[in-house]
Amino acid sequence: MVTDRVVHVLNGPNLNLLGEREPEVYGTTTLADVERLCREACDAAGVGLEFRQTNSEAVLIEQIQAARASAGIVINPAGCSYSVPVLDALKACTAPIVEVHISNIHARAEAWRADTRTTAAAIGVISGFGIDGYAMALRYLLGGRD
Ligand code: CA2
Repeated sequence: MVTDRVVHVLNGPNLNLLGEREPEVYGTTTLADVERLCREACDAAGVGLEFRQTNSEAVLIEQIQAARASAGIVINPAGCSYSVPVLDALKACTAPIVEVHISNIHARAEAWRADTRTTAAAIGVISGFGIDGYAMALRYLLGGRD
């Protein structure tokens, strides 16, 4: 597909383990399933997709910088949700940002999970809808909302 519009879907630390542990919290689908649903949404909209996962905060910051002027960023920062450098990288973006969490971070036993720093750079946050949250975020970004 030849397109000048590209959306970046970025996934932070440990999300490569999706489907392998804690299925009661994160479900049984894998990150490959997430990529498939994102690709379907982007293909249908005629928009390119860069889908990434990293276990490194530094690499996540580089991926955010590479995406900064793109058509949109969907990010599940995972454990980097509490990182000032990741927040600063997101604030330097002109691309619209939607943050996604698979679990409902406001209903988790660990209250600190709701205290995400990165959400301050996002238009909005989708939390608790499992991997459907990624499709919801892309629907917003691809939907020609203006
Ligand atoms: O609910 C989410 O998507 C989270 O961003 C997931 C993060 C957690 O630190 C956030 O508070 C909420 C953890 C990602 C770890 O991913 C795993 C996936 C499967 C099994 C174990 C870890």
